[in-house]
Amino acid sequence: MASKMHPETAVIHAGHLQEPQGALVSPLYQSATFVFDRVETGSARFAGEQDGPIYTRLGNPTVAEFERRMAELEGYDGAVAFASGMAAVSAVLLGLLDQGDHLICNTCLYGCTHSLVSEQLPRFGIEVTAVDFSDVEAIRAAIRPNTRMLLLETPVNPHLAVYDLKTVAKLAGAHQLISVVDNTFMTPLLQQPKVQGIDIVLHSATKYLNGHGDVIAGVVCADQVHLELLRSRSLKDIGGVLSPHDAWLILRGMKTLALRMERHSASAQVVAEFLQRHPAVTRVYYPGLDGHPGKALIGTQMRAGGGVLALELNADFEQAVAFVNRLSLFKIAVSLGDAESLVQHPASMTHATYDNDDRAKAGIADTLIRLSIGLEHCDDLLADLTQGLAPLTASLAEEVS
Ligand code: 4LM
Repeated sequence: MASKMHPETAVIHAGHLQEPQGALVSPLYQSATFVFDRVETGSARFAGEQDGPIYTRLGNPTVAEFERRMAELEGYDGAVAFASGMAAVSAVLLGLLDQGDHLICNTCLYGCTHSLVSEQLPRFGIEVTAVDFSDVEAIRAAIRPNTRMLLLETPVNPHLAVYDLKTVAKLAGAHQLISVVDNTFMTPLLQQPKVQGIDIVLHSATKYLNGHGDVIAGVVCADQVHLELLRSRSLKDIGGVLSPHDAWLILRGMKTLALRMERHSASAQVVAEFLQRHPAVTRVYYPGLDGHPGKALIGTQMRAGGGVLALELNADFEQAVAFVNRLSLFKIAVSLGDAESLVQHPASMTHATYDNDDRAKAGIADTLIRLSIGLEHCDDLLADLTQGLAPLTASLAEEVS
């Protein structure tokens, strides 16, 4: 195709190569290894003198189609798929940082990314400073001669803070730092950090990219120089490779990504506005709401607010737990980006890896509840939330009278 495809088209066609039988859908290359016609062919492939598959940990045609699709969507030279989102995060950190290097990350990150940077990286002699990325001067002040990388999510898991990527990219550029954005909550349909100047984008493909709650996967999109290091150090030698079957499922799921992101975002906006008006709710965290600092970036950095929101209730901890237990359409489960709406308690689940001090610094309230808005009819979601909140509404009304 001569001209660049729109993202809605690229999620279906980008990276597709027509196979000789004429199958519309790419076949699944469910094979661990690939046969060489002669020794010289195998040797040439190992030496990088001839293209072609060798062994699935080093590359697989089905996985490669997913990688090409992601590279085109995010606008980078290429992509490398991994067995999970955490494998993608650790691939970037362990593959590109050396002993003695210094990483600056946001105070709030997905719980396991937080434990990776705060507990695992120091074991390998990598220093880490966590700062609030809404304060550019704080990031600048944390830069040392050995600082190599800036790492953030935007919007942040679980409280949806949003950061200005252009500012982060500019700071990184001025100090020769590698800027890395976890784009899981947005997907390239809603946000392309490369456009803002970010060096590397990664995803938990478990979430919206696959979208059907049946795969664990990750992917890193980058330019050539970083890709080569990620392939040789993180994929070949550490080995957290994506299964071809899972790549095939993600390719299938991605065909509806544009439609799904539109619906997730539209419904989340309606749910957020409903909760904001509700007397039993004290605070709603959603970038699409007036008054959220991230709202100003919708239309420039982000196309919409996405499908995740968080809330706090006018209630004590036990009442908040009882509210979650009363929901029926919202399933109590971690993860996000599925067709099913999900609800979870970050302080005891996704962000239980934080100690109390770090969780307070990260701005994660103990009573925070996170919702992942699925693809159900919005009225059914509002009805479920209404019945879940009803006892709280009633007791608040009693207190007033
Ligand atoms: C969750 N999240 O929040 P794998 N980056 C971000 C994430 O939200 C996650 C990962 C990476 C949740 C999982 C239980 C922003 C995960 C890690 O789970 O390794 O694919 O992704 O509910």
